[in-house]
Amino acid sequence: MKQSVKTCCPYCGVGCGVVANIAGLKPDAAESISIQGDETHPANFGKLCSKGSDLAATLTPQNRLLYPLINGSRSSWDAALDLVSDKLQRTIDEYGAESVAFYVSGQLLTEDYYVVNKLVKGYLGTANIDTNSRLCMASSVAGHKRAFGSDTVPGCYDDIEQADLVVLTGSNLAWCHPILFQRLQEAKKRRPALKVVGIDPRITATCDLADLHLQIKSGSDISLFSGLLSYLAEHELLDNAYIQNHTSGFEDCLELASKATSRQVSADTGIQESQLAEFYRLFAGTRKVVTIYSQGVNQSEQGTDTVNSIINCHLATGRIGRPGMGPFSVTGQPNAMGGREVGGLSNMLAAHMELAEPSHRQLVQEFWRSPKIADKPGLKAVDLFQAIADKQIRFLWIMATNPVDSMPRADSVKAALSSCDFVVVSDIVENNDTQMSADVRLPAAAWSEKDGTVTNSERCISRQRAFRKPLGEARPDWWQVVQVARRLGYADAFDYEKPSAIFREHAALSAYRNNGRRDFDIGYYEGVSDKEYDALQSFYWPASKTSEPAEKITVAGGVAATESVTTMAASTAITPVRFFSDGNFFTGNARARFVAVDAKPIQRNKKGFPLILNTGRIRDQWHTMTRTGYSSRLNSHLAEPFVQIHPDDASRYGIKAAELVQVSSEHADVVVRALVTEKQLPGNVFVPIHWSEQFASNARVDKLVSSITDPFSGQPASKSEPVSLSKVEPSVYGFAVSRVPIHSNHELMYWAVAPCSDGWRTEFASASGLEQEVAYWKALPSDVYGQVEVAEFADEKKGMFSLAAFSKDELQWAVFLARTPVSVSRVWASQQLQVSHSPTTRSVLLAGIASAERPDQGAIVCSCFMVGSNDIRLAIQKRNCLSVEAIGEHTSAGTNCGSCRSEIRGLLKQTQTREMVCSPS
Ligand SMILES: Nc1nc2c(c(=O)[nH]1)N[C@H]1C(S)=C(S)[C@@H](COP(=O)(O)OP(=O)(O)OC[C@H]3O[C@@H](n4cnc5c(=O)[nH]c(N)nc54)[C@H](O)[C@@H]3O)O[C@H]1N2
Ligand SMILES: Nc1nc2c(c(=O)[nH]1)N[C@H]1C(S)=C(S)[C@@H](COP(=O)(O)OP(=O)(O)OC[C@H]3O[C@@H](n4cnc5c(=O)[nH]c(N)nc54)[C@H](O)[C@@H]3O)O[C@H]1N2
Ligand code: SF4
Ligand SMILES: [Mo]
Repeated sequence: MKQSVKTCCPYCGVGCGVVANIAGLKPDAAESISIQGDETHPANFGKLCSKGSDLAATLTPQNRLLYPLINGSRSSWDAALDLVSDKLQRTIDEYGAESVAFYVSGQLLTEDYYVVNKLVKGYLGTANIDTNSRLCMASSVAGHKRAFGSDTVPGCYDDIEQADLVVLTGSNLAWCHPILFQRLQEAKKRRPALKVVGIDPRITATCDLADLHLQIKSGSDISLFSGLLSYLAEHELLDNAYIQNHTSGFEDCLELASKATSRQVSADTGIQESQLAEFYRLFAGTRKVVTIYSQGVNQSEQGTDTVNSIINCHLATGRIGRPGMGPFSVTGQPNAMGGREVGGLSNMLAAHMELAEPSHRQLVQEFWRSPKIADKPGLKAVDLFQAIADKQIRFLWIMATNPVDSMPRADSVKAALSSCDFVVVSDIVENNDTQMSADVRLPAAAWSEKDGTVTNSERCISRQRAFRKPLGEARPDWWQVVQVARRLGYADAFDYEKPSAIFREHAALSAYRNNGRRDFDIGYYEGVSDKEYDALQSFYWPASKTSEPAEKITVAGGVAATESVTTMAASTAITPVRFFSDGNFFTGNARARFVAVDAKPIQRNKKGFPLILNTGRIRDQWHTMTRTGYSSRLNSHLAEPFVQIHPDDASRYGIKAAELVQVSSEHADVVVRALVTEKQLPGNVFVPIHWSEQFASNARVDKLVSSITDPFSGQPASKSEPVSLSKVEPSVYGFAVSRVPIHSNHELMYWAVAPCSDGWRTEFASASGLEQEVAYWKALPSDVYGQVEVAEFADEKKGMFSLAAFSKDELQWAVFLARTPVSVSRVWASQQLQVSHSPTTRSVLLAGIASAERPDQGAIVCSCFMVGSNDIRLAIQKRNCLSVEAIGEHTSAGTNCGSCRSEIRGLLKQTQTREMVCSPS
């Protein structure tokens, strides 16, 4: 029996459709499930990136939280929920409603998000509920509202393909929105006239597609876009009719922007005037322009102004709301948009209404028939955690986010949580850095087990469908909230039995007394039956009650793709909808607002911390690695935390490639591997956000980041912390592969661990001498590491000492030690756990040299087909493969998810790339 269930990917905001194929007799077992892209989904048309393709690997019970825990001990659901409601009520009784808070996430489903927001704002009567979207999209929300009067994303993915110029600023689309990047890449291939401009202080995989890359100084985007606006005005390239008929505030805006002369912009951004002119000419001379932006824009103390400086240029040229044009904030989390729709931010109300607006408060309260409604905006994330530290907040419920890793001043957040009277954490995993501070831990149903809807970056709402039973006693987040609400005495208002009932209410509220006054309206769906909800086809909002029936959809969209179902969507449009095509906005006078912004670049000088720390993402990890960190495939690309340093800075600090570096800010320090690269601007370093205490000894980068926020959005400036570097000088560097993790009982200066097939790979460094280190390994207890025969080898010339432990012909562990960074191929060494060992291969293994029979693939580039950099070089040099396609044909690299294609192109460009210790790139 084979069943196919349509759902969507739980990672990024592209929102790809996924088909889960369930085969075999044990439908709930991970082995029975395979994942493929949904060819009928309008976001991805069947494609998935490396993370989406690997979803089946996340279905294991490994690290799952299976039962409720009270103070670390297993409890029943009833006991845990009784305790949570009791503490919540008592805290409110004793200290008032403002003493409780909720911190939730753009990774909740809309239905989860709706009920928690309703409980807090409508029944507890406080707005102290904020979300990790504060760290993510808050500046875009604030920028949209200032310009459009509403938090509206005007365009859709089609626009990106239809544009003649795509400007990407502060976005590493190739790694963070891979399928959207591929759509852009293919559009450019079909139509080479489509130009791409990348604006980023780093050279990223995204820049690979760019015709022009502006490697601007961090924090200088406003100057760049103000310069563009004044260039457009100077060269009389404005759309005066549009400005006149559909906007307000242009004069003031231009006056301020005029300060950004070409010379000034060049000084601010570090970009030569000729290159600036090239960008400005391109923008000015191309009608169909889409400007995509993400965290390089949002996560700044000028985030909101930067958003508006971009929107200003689009308004001034009337390039909005029409095919192939518009500003486009691409969202990060799978349901960042759904969270905004239900009003998850502490200053918002449900259905895109404003908490500060009395008529909206009245409307929502009336609709909810709630006893009270919060009457002032609640605390924003950074202030909320400060209020916990200050004991103003005494009860906190965290859902689907890991603030001890992801909030600025992460160590202070950790301390605040441990000092808080009562902390509840709902999560799917047993072990993350936030769980450690919880009094009560509630096991949440994970992707594959939960039902609901999510909205992607282009306002497309899709069903996430359960296709197996929750593991252990895990329960969906909405259910947890509903159970607590009922215990507090709100049974009538929280009588939902299924997510479908919540969805109906959410849809009805969006339409309630709307009449086109509010952008968010999905009233068409307020009457869906449970069956229709189960079969719901993806659709775009707005979808009001009076939506015209449009195109017939012939694809089956139901729970089982094999079964033909009549869906709601069979009578609504699946074609994306664009806002503002009539030039009307939600501002009251219907005019869009220009926002006058000051072009002064950010200066974050701190004595003793001369470098700027930029932080962000890598291709194959998702945030704090609670899921992707356990996949050997996703760890084959970059298996260790690192800092990218320009060669000039590296030599200034005496740091050589692959050495260990301490990166320090005024708050804390981390220790990571040096990746010396010209892709970095001098004076700037980059550290990824992903590594938690489960995977590395000291790499939680948000410990370093200050809690400086944007004044309008409250979003932290996560990409511009002043830091300094110092070289870490261990006595011994080591690399180990082992069947069980080896770092936990060992006194080490540094470790970073990653799963590989059949075991673990560990990078480490120790302060003790080589002899002690060798002695430690020889004395490893056999009860933990197996009855083994240990072989050893000293390579005087290389200065390397290796030991390997075998039981019969099976390798249990191998460790390579040296006084300088160990230069053994990581991939090759990890593969030694999978093969059997004769006396000859044992000595080859100890020598750390690949042989003809067991060659070294080099660092993995294509994680789908596990193709290494050496395989690709071989294909180029020996097989004369001179294009990405030819390499793909020969090695399969890049032919599945395509996320690695830009790296393959990089290898092609420089076949002689130096192999780094941790990876290419
Ligand atoms: N693989 C992967 N994909 C993801 C995620 C993930 O964890 N892993 N997370 C998802 C989420 S929640 C989000 S929000 C998105 C984020 O997606 P992105 O915003 O694309 O990702 P980041 O790596 O945070 O930052 C983007 C770029 O901003 C650049 N930047 C830094 N400072 C500046 C500046 O001053 N000006 C300009 N113009 N650029 C600057 C950085 O160098 C970086 O390359 O990714 C989503 N997709
Ligand atoms: N320095 C710096 N800091 C950053 C950023 C940056 O670029 N630089 N980016 C910021 C951004 S944009 C974001 S979005 C945040 C992300 O930061 P976080 O939200 O803290 O990161 P995640 O690892 O995604 O945390 C999600 C948690 O939810 C759990 N989970 C998964 N599914 C479910 C579920 O269905 N229910 C429940 N209850 N739990 C679930 C996961 O196991 C995990 O513990 O980080 C922010 N922090
Ligand atoms: S691009 Fe990748 S991570 Fe994002 S939704 Fe699609 S498959 Fe998932
Ligand atoms: Mo995000």
